Amino acid sequence: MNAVISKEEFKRSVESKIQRMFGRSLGRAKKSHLYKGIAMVVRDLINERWAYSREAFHEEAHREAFYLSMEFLTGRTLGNNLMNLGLEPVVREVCEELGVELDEIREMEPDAGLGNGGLGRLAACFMDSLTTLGLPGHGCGIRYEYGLFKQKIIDGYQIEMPDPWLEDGSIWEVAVPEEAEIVKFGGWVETTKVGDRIHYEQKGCQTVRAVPYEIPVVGYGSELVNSLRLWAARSTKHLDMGLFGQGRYMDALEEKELAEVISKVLYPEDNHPEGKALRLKQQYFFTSASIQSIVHTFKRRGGNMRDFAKRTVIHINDTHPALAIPELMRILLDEDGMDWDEAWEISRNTFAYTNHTILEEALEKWPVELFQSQLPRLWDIVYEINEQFCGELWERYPGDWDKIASMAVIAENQVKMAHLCIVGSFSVNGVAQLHADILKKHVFRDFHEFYPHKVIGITNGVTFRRFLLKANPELADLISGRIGQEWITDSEQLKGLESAAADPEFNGALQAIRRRNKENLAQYILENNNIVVDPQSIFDVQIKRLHEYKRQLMNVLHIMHLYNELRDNPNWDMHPRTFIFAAKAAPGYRMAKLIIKLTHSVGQKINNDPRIKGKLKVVFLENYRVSLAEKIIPASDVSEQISTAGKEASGTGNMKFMLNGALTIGTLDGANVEILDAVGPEAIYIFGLTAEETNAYYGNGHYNPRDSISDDVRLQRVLDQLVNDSLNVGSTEVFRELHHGLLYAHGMADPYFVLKDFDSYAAAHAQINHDYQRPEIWWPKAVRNIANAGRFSSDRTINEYNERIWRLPHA
Ligand code: 26Q
Repeated sequence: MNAVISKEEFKRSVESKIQRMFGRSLGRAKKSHLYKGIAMVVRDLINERWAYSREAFHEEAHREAFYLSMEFLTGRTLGNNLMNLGLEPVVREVCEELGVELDEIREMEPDAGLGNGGLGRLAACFMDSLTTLGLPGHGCGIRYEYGLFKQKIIDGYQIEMPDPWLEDGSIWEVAVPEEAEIVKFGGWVETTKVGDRIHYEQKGCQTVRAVPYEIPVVGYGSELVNSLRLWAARSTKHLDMGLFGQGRYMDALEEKELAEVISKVLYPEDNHPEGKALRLKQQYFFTSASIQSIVHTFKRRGGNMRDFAKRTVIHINDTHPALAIPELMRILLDEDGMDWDEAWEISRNTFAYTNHTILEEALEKWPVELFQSQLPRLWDIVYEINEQFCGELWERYPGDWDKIASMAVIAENQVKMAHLCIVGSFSVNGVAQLHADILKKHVFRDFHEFYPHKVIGITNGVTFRRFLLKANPELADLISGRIGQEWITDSEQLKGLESAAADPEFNGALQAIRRRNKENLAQYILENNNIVVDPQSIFDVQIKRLHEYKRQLMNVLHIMHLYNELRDNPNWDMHPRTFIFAAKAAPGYRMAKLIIKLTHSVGQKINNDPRIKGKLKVVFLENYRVSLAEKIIPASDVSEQISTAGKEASGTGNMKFMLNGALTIGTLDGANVEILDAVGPEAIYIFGLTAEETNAYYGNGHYNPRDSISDDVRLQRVLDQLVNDSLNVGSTEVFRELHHGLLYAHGMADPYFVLKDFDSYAAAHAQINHDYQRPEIWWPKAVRNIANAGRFSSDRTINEYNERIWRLPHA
């Protein structure tokens, strides 16, 4: 349902809000006051519905889902809430009367950057879809004081700056200190016998207070308001006045700081776990607080713990919240006094786990010593889980020690979190069909044999509200003008656009909208990078985390090759191209940072060379984040989805681009396979090795990258240019490591097949060049992409989770 409020009433509310909160009249309000005033009025409207939703949850005591995730990459909220509540037109007019643009007001809001990339953004899309579909599902995570670092580029190098996104306060959150929970770390377990029961108590531990902050989640046109509950770490002790009185101020502060550091900052590694004690503490901190609060609420509503799994499903977003499993066991055993088998039965029927990665090095493992010392009681429980599981394995595979060791939860002095999740959940899913196949055939092969129906595939999706309706309103209008508005919540309706592919008028309208979006992005590029780009050129875009497997390097090497061609042959009828990149590299990831530097050096060289007559431009937009993606995607012609086949679990950016009518150049990896299936081979540019082929090479060690260049002078030339200072960086050594990694690296050179796939990548690009120059070929393909994007809506994904895993009632 839309909120009904007149322009006059809304304006009056904003005026009085600004007066009461900031002691200012509208005339004296700065833009930031206007943002806050408007956001607060919107929040008040949401709060009314939130109260109703809570009542309903409380009274009906139906089944609910909890989505546990270390990351929620929400981005900005005001614009999204206005759209979902149907308030945008009213507020736009109010802004006009106040002499500002709504867009300027929206830009005042900092992004909530509480995530690294795909996994975190998926959690945010899921919250949107759950609520829009009227399903009772809540998010549980960490209220990081600092989100993902802000990226500055200085002399082509990435510099990380803190992201104090809460500095000016957040309008959307409400602290609920009344519902704080206590989380215990370290110490030891004391067992005492009470009657015929053993009583466990964690002694000598550090206690931390977890304070929840709740953010309302508003769906598109729905009554329901779900909650995102983010936990902040607080000290359980007040300042030690004894120390303070002795003048030892720093010592007095230290205890407090030590507790609060837990929710201080998001770890910036994506797909690369580091075994840091603080990371383990973060994981236990938020999972323990979440499980305790879920149980407490359940009991407060009169629930019997024996019915817990019937009324609760807890979803684990990758292994990061895996400690939720032994934590629930701890509560059932130690606090509710259940016996092991009963507790295990309930626990196993409560949890479901999603795997997001195939990269072997990204599977989380914790050293036994760290686990034991930080989480002594959970260690006991995980140890017992492992004992029982190994017992089951022994019955099934008597004597097969290798198999049992490779499947154990504890082995090689490590706790294997993925194994814990598989054993402790009733459902395990991959995030695209290819990904699920790889899990079943390779990564979790033995588990798939042992639990034949547990591993399933549910393909990711994205919210069409944020990434089309809001990010590209003109295109949304064009679509609605043709097929009506149902597509916004019934994504398969987009199929109705199929006929528009053959309609020159529709094609022309799409082209004109793209053109305006490109002009806007060109303006942004001019303001931020001081580079002039031609909106007539092909905007060819790769925006995502920087990772070797995602192969930004291959893209850059190909650009160097195009540049060589243009210089050799200035009359080549290449359609002008603008290559756009945006990517953050993990701060400690040297190769990734070097690739950012290379992109800049190549850009410097190409953008300033008059000989190529502006036909080629390279732009790196700094500080990639959700709000920047919303600006770039609607202006994109070509979507680069070029990961080494078998490495990208799904990808979700690929879906956002196709939804906006960009054509994909991509490998047969992740969800690209399903995009190909949806649009047909004519409307996508597929190239490169298949996952089976890359796998075979990894297995037999027969790949030699030097073979790939021996008969390819183009590649030889590009590789030479990396180390002969053609890029004018003043040294032949700056990019030596990249060169070495591609050709000579010990272990395996070019492990991501950049050189092997180069030729077919270049051929696919040549085809794009050909097709783009023929609008009657290009734009029908673009329309076909939009028309077939329906299955990549996160609404479809959530419906599938609900049918196959959660089984929640609709509100
Ligand atoms: C773990 C431990 C310690 C530090 C960091 C981490 C960590 C953090 C983030 C490990 C992994 C991640 C993120 C993984 C991720 O984003 N995976 C992506 O998930 C998307 C949604 O399913 C997929 O579309 C992508 O293919 C996948 O790479």
